[in-house]
Amino acid sequence: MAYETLIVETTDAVTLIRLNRPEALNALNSQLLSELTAALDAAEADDGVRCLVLTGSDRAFAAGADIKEMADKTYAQMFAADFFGAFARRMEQFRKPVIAAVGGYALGGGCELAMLCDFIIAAETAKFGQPEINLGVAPGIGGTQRLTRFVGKSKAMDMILTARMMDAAEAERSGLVSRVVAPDKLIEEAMAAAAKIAGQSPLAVMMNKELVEAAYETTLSTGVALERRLFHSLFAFDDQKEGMAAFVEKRKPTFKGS
Ligand code: CO8
Repeated sequence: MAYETLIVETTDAVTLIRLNRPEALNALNSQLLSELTAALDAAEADDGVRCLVLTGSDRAFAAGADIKEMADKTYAQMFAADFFGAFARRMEQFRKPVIAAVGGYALGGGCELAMLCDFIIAAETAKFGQPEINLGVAPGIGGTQRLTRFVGKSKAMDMILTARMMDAAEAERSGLVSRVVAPDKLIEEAMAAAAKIAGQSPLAVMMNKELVEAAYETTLSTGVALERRLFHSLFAFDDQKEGMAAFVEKRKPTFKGS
């Protein structure tokens, strides 16, 4: 499919999606979000795709929701359209792993989009923020909830109420990002992580992803019980037999996703 606001390439089971609205620092407008939803649908349906990397440009991952598109909307329009609701749910329900590779600005909806991914690798140039308060609004794609879970109440309040940005070093220190790399190594590092994931059993990858997500949604005892059940269920797959046989035979496993 041809996209106007994205560049999408698949290489060796990894789909790289690059947000591509340079004139607006990749601000998330309706067209971009519907194209991103279509790209996610296509990647989910393609058995050849095992992992995704979502990135922007050197200057901006995404500078937020498109303020120019939103400025004149009424409450009735926002409510009736469930503005951004469908997209947020699509990301939340996506079953394959998505790595955010963030360079430059990840602000407002851009920071929220990065947090909707499974983990974030940041370039040293990355800047994260939820500056919606400057516009007289609030984060609307999960920022108040997810940022607080990532960095804790004090830093989340500080960022959301003062609109200050967090640089990459602080974001790593605070647990918002998993690693920080040189800007010219960002895509290489994210693609290498994605390739590593793509080489694992896709069934085990999906279950591991579901389990980590469950840690946010459930109590510890419910999460641990779910983990034990899913751990047991992994023994129903050929990939478990292959993974353990390969270890015993001192060779590399070949996972088939069965
Ligand atoms: N929306 C639309 N256009 C934008 C946006 C944006 N979020 N950000 C930047 N642009 C445009 C600018 O208007 C400018 O366009 P033009 O050249 O036509 O004037 C171009 O991108 C370049 O931007 P700047 O000239 O401003 O570049 P600077 O380097 O001077 O500044 C900044 C970069 C600091 C990133 C600055 O552009 C900025 O502050 N941008 C806005 C950041 C922001 O406030 N983001 C939050 C938006 S609101 C939001 O995300 C809410 C999400 C929840 C919605 C959910 C609904 C349920």
